[in-house]
Amino acid sequence: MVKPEQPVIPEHSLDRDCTTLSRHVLQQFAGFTAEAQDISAIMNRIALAAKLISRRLSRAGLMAGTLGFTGETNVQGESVKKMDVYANEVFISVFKQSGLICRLASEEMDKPYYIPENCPIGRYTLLYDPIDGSSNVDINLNIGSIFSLRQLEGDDIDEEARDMLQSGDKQIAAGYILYGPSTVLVYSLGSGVHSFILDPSLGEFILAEENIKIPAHGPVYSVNEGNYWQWEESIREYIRYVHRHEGYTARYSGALVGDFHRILLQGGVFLYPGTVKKPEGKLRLLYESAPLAFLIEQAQGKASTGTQRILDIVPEKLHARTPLIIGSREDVQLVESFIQDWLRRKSEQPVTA
Ligand code: AHM
Ligand code: MG
Repeated sequence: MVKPEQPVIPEHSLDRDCTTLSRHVLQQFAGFTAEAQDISAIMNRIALAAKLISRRLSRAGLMAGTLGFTGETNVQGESVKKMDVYANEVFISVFKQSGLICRLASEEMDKPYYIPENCPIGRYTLLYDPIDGSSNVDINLNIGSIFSLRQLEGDDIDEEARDMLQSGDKQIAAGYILYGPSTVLVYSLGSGVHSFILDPSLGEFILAEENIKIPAHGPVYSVNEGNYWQWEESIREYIRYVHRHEGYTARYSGALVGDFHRILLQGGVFLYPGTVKKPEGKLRLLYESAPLAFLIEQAQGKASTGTQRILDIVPEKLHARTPLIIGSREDVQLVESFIQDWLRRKSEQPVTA
């Protein structure tokens, strides 16, 4: 049989392959199962939230009621910004009528938000930090949103949210959105880490890099050195080590998502250790540390408190905090070795009466 003549497709008609986020999510499932459809729809809603937040941020300095504080204090004891409130509500509104989620828990809310009974209720829980790096909002620097998806366990919704207090290994998806010069979405469903860039003219997140792998070692150490005298001696010893050795450079933006993104792509280590007064540090396990730990392990990196794998921690409360050391495997291990060495020396010291 003579084949019909094929139309000539000009080369380079597209800048790139143009894999959209929704196509990419579906490609990760074996078939068009109910789970594949749910997760794809959830990722589409997260992308919608990201576009709404990104659009507002791009005009924030021009719109009334966008920058600055609300005057309220959140459950973390931190002053709330208007963008925190807006972004928190965006996530709720994109999921409220979706039938995909049963509840949302956020850094900004004292208790989880349960989808009302008159709305369709799904079988997943979304945990999120709506605006990470809030101190950067008013000065037009990079900020982010972080999300983590878990499956509801059991039939009943536990009002105390005890069933959410499980280890990070229970996450079925995690990711973040970085609002920088472009808006970037990075996610994992447990099979690799993938990044997408928002093309504002299309309104679509387009695949930028698939199966990102973090270098085993990198030059960057990212930490707020203003806390130097608040830390335990082990962290001070590590910092003195990098000061004395060639090949290290410091980078710290005040927004975890941005600092993490640099390290994911170029290698290095981000640290937010505990202090003598606050040994649990600042960052929240469920909304910040666990989702990023899920991503870094998928990228062959490491995330630790210094003595424990982040994804093994079972929190005692929703807003639990944890020290975070995250990044390239060798760099995280180096920090851990300083902590473990110091703990050993401390345990060997004679107890004084
Ligand atoms: P936030 O989510 O309330 O903005 O707090 C988390 C942020 C991180 O993005 C960042 O790494 C850290 O807090 C900065 O804290 P500090 O100003 O103490 O260095
Ligand atoms: Mg945060």
